[in-house]
Amino acid sequence: MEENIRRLKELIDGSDNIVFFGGAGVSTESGIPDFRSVDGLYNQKYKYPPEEILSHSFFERNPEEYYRFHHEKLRLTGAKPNAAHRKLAEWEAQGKLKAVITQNIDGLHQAAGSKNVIELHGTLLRTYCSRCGKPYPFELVNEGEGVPRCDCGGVVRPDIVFYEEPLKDEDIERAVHFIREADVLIIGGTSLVVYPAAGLINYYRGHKLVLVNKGETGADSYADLVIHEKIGEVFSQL
Ligand code: CNA
Repeated sequence: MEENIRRLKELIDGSDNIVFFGGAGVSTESGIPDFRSVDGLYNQKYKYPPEEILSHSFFERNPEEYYRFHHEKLRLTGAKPNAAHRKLAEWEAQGKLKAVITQNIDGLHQAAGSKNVIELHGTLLRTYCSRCGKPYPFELVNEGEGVPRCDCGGVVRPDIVFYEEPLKDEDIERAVHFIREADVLIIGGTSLVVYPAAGLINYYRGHKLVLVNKGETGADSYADLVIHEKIGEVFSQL
């Protein structure tokens, strides 16, 4: 571990073009469960598999069941950024880090002070009517009960990307730009199995690919530095 931290520190110290690509594992140390760890959402039992509940067609078909799951599992309850979020914001403020590209929907990177955050899967912090597009305060969805409705009768939804929905072109283009131009690419807290997001790392052209993830991933074999530890614990030592 110590040798890996030393190597990572050397890469960070020597670069002013770091890009971070992350996922749910970045927020587990803030108390938000991920999907695929043993205590993650996919290993808990529901009437329907989470992939199905979090799909566009399910939301349209069964908003009551969707919102039962949302209120139980996706509600934001005051989680705070951890050492990983804070360190990334610090590097950006120092001019060393160019972008945080995240699959997370919890807003914790911005809460830590990061400015250039590309939220590939949207955010729970914005909501709008799925019929007429009218925006609503986040509290309506986060703190309410049952299915939140718009004045027009449509169902209000969080501005997250459901399964079956495309990512925004603009987000993909910006993510590809930053990854392609990156000197150091750090991938952290992601199982790299959700596409197309996971495929974006293939645009990296450098030789300083760092992976900080508790479990193994498909990118371990070609990363230049692999650290199988908790990302908050690792980043707090940098
Ligand atoms: P995932 O598939 O659940 O994978 C998480 C990965 O992180 C696993 O490989 C774990 O081993 C690893 N991990 C867990 N804790 C840590 C830690 N402390 N340090 C380092 N590694 C850790 O999640 P992905 O992000 O890869 O999958 C993409 C989905 C999950 C996206 O669509 C997200 O929107 C969705 N998600 C987001 C949140 C959130 O916003 N916080 C929470 C749960 C799921």
